[in-house]
Amino acid sequence: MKPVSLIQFLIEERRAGRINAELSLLIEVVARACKRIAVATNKGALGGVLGEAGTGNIQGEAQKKLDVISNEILLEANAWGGHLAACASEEMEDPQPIPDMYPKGNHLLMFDPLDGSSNIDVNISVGTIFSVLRCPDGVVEPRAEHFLQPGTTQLAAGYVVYGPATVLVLTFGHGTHEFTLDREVGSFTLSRRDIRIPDETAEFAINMSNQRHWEAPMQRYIGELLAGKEGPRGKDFNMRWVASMVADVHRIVTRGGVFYYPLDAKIKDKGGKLRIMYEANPMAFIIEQAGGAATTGRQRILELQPTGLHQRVPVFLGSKKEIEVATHYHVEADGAQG
Ligand code: AFP
Repeated sequence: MKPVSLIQFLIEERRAGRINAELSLLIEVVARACKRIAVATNKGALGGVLGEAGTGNIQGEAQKKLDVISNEILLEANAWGGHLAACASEEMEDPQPIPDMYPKGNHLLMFDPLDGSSNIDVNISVGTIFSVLRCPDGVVEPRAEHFLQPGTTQLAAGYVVYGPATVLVLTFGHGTHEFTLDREVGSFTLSRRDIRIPDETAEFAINMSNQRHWEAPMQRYIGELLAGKEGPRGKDFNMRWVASMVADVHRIVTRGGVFYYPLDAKIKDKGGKLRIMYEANPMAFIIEQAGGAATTGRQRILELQPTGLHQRVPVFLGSKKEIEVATHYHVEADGAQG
């Protein structure tokens, strides 16, 4: 079969009436920026890009040089095309307006420019996550409140994983599709159309070092997975944890599995670890479009009404039947508590 480039795929989506020209351009621009991030990450120590930037982001986390570089690449690439009303990033407290000298579009773009950045220095996969919303009608200077739309309203979501291969996974709400970067040609090429995540799995991802801080239903659920064949689940489970959400999610998108970043006593005050607008929502959209499920342990992620640009939430996502079991345990425990 003839390879399908990302551009060809976008043109076909436009012809099918699933996206408009502005959204198509937006995805092209983001993909182009991610190619530049891939080049920067691939250079490693030779590019002088490893290590700390010596600054902190809005979350109080130390920024890596590549966090800052990736953020700048995405901002710069998206400033002048006329497809955006504003963008927001993990690395910036407030949304970034489009400079006055450029035309404005009708879309809002949010991104985590380099997720998993603590893995960069040890040469483990990192990635970019992004989500696209429509700018509310009549809003000319979008502020944070205009981004606070539930995940169900996302027009597009995607991530790029910078691993042994650079891979883009994308959804417009009509299935989840994967594109692999052909480095020689310099273009993303469709590698899997309409990805399906199996409903059942025997592989889970969680940071086990937090176990003693988890809530009771999470303790119960993971305890049962660890008990294996002899336990109530009657089968052995395997565990993986890359600590780059993009890489952990990409494994699930490739062979199924489940990913958990639950609430625990250490992060309870913050509401969770992962950010709703540019981590949980786009990943939940991608996973649901591939037939999986995504909840906070209590509620469907995509239905949450966000209250802050950098708000954090617990994240349970992946193979549907397994997420249902974990979510059921939480809802049941809440019910028992009255
Ligand atoms: P960094 O970008 O600071 O490395 O955080 C990555 C992340 O947000 C997400 O990609 C991982 O799944 C999660 O944090 C890992 O968290 P732990 O370090 O607590 O395992």
